[in-house]
Amino acid sequence: MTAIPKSHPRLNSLLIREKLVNGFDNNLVAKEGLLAHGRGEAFDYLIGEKTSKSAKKAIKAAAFMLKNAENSVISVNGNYAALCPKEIIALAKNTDSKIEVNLFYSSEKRKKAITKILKKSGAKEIFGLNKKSSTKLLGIDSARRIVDKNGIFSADVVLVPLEDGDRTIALKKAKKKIITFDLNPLSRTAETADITIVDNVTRAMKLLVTESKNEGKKSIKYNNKKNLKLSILEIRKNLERRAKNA
Ligand code: PTJ
Repeated sequence: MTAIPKSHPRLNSLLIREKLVNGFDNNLVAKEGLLAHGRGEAFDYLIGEKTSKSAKKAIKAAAFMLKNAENSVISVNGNYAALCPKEIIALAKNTDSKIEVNLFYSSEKRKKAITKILKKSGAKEIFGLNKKSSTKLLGIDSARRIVDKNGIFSADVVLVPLEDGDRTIALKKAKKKIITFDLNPLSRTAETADITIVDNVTRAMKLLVTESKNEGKKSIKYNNKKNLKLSILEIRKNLERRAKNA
């Protein structure tokens, strides 16, 4: 039972934090995942804890890219699995994407716990578990280099959520299109992805699931560099407004 009063002004944010802590207690989330969440939470404060105009545009572009991919894969880490397992399954269904567990702090125990929650939420097939079909991605030293031959390795579009790392550059060198969720528009993954959704994954995944129910044939004009600039300007505007009222 939660100790958080329903009237708390930052109820949503505290409930998200609680999901992460429960995820840690249930072996889904790495200890470092709690720190990663803290980094995100700070940026969520700066963006005003709501989905911005730039994020909405990126969500539209992401839905189009996923719907029009030949072989799209949703890469799942501990934080993502703890925060939105149902939405991961719904998005995979709507966009005909595969699901692959790919961890930085990899362990069999965590892979098992993540698989369990994904299956409980409706996943049929999960990649990244079978050592026989695994291979290595060039240009990465961490455990994230171990990918499934039939999953991330052969994908044309990969959704890489909540990571500030070198995997996106390696995936880009392997000619893949990358979509990410990152509250920090300045992270390495945010800056190198093809589509960066600067929003809390808990809000953005719901919108992306809804958006991906649409036909998916209407392309939009999208430039990630321009959109990232817009998201930084949105943060500045937000801070200026707060400073004025301080
Ligand atoms: O489960 P594993 O073993 O694969 O480990 C995953 C973590 C998250 C620990 C690992 O990828 C990591 O250390 O991540 P970083 O390098 O701290 O990067 C996480 C990024 O996600 C940061 O740029 C945060 O701003 C961002 N972030 C954190 N929480 C959220 C978020 N972005 C969107 N929504 C969030 N809720």
